Amino acid sequence: MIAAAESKLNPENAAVTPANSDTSASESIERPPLTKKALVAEHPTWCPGCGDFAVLATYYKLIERRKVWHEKVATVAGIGCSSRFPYFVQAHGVHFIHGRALPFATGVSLSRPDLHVFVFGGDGDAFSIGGNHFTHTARKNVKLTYVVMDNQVYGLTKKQTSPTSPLGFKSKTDVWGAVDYPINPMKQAISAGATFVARTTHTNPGHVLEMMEAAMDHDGFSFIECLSECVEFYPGAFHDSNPRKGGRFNVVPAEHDVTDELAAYKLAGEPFPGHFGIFYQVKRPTKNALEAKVNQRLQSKVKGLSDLELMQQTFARLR
Ligand SMILES: Cc1ncc(C[n+]2csc(CCOP(=O)(O)OP(=O)(O)O)c2C)c(N)n1
Ligand code: SF4
Ligand SMILES: [Mg+2]
Repeated sequence: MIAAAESKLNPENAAVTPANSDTSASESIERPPLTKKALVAEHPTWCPGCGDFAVLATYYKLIERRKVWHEKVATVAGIGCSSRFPYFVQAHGVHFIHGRALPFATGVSLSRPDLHVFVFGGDGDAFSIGGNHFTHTARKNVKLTYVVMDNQVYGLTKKQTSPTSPLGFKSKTDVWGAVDYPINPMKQAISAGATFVARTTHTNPGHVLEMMEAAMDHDGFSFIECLSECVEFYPGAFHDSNPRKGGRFNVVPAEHDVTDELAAYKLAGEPFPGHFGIFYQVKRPTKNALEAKVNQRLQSKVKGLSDLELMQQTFARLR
């Protein structure tokens, strides 16, 4: 999974300027641009036809297109079918604890500002066990991109009701049909304080790429809800949003003001299939920038001390 070594030097290729060429000396060395072949790790173990394939293919395309080096991207996930994502990407990646992908990714983002941090996962991972972390990562405006592959069911554990399953959904945990009102991920993201909130669907990979590019360029917590069909345990869930299945794919109206929170909330409240695109985007200082300032201030007071010495001093004061 961790394969910086894969990006071997090839003298036949012309030098390219990496998208994030800000740190190590190795980056001044000529390197070939990444290809999809270099990014593919294990063959995905998903069921044939699973919506998650389209999201993965789009991610390869994004990294290739933006010329991000293997070692400059971190792919983090929790647990679930969708969360197997990092295994399939030849770059730094972590398959972490169920629901805890965001706290882990927060640490990566804060300590390594030179990395592009992406988190992938499912609706259960994001909104059940990880619900609390979702709220807090959003409000803290941590610089990372979170793509929730929402299939409205627990896929990995073979069909339990998820927080986004619709009322009446029959599953192993609701054999007579779900009675609990589902959460609305878009409303939740907006109200929690996310500064970039977008919606897309696996049936339109071009649109997924557009949303991922915009999210990657956003300086802050960018959240994308990507409908991703579980063909095994909830087939046909999103047909109404797929023109190839007689549904409608409507993009966010051009006149929509993405900085208008109320307008975004109204879009989020539309009945399915609703609209697709960026619902909300505003600028707010990131936790990364605010913490960096605090650190700089402290460092200027203790010139000459290493990070370790500084930490030891701080702990000594707490005794
Ligand atoms: C602490 C803990 N609780 C429960 C589980 C079992 N479990 C694994 S994945 C999962 C839900 C997966 O659903 P989702 O996040 O929607 O991902 P999907 O498989 O649908 O992509 C559950 C409950 C676990 N692995 N760890
Ligand atoms: S069980 Fe569903 S979510 Fe999991 S790989 Fe199969 S189709 Fe995809
Ligand atoms: Mg799911």
